[in-house]
Amino acid sequence: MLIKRPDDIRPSEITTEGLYAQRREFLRQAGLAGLALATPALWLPSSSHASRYSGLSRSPSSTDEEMTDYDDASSYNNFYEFGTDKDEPARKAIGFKTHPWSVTIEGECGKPGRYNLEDIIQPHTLEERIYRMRCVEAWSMVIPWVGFPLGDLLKRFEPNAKAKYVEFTTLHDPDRMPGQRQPVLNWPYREGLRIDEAMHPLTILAVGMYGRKLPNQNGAPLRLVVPWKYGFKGIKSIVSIRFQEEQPYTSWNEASWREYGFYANVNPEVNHPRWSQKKERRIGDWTKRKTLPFNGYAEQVAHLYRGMDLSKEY
Ligand SMILES: Nc1nc2c(c(=O)[nH]1)N[C@H]1C(S)=C(S)[C@@H](COP(=O)(O)O)O[C@H]1N2
Ligand SMILES: [Mo]
Repeated sequence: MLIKRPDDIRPSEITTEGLYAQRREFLRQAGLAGLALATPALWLPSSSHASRYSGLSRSPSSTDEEMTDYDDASSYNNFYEFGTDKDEPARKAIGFKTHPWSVTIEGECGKPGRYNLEDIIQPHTLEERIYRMRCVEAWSMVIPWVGFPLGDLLKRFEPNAKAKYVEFTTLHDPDRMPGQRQPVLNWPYREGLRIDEAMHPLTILAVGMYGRKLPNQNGAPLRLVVPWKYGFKGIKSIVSIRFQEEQPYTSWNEASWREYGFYANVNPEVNHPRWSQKKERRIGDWTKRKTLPFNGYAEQVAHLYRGMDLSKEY
């Protein structure tokens, strides 16, 4: 069997950024010229008919930087369960059914069990959080998430003293997630956090963005958002949360441990083996910016890593 390793995929992902920008520019100009353009599905936000959340308050931890366009944030995605090209998830996740949905709570806690999504999400706790996001491939975005602190949810299940880490798992269903028919990653996608990272008030579970339900390509119905870490930590379409004593196995770390560490804190001083992490480009305008330690959230989170050598524990 020919295994398509991440090494074979990555370079093309980088070149698609330029192509993508050109294509958007082309579509804009075509639109301006008044052409009756047969818009490809990927340009139609799949959740454009989704209901809006009402009465959301904006969290004070929001950034006031300019937000990324909704169309960009919902059409340029990494979600390998729906293909490895950035434009595939928006096209291939359109019919993905996220209802009914349940999440299994496992491991070192007082209240393990299988919970319906409706029991996981408490509508009155939802708020808007505008976060800077930074992908390991050196692009960044500013996204207004709709979500709630992960820590508030975890406490409800009464983690015990052995709960040193939390593991998250994405749905595994190759019938519904066609990308899982390819051995690109060791499915299902898994990620993890240390318990103090999981309990940190900046860490949220998102159920929406831009005031609406999450588009499927962005991880519906429930995904993790950890704004001081590289994007791959933000696992999508979560079906299981497990409290455990050992550091969790994570999919990208297994695929290439030198490129994707467990901590994955945004760090301009630690290069990816194949490119520098000192700068980033903001999706939409593609301007280059300096990457900040912990993605600009150092004041809030640097203390979690005191005493650690972050060039070794990357
Ligand atoms: N299940 C799953 N979660 C995933 C991924 C994935 O392929 N599968 N890709 C990750 C990567 S590499 C990034 S950069 C972010 C992208 O999230 P976005 O589409 O909301 O920008 O999702 C992360 N979560
Ligand atoms: Mo990423």
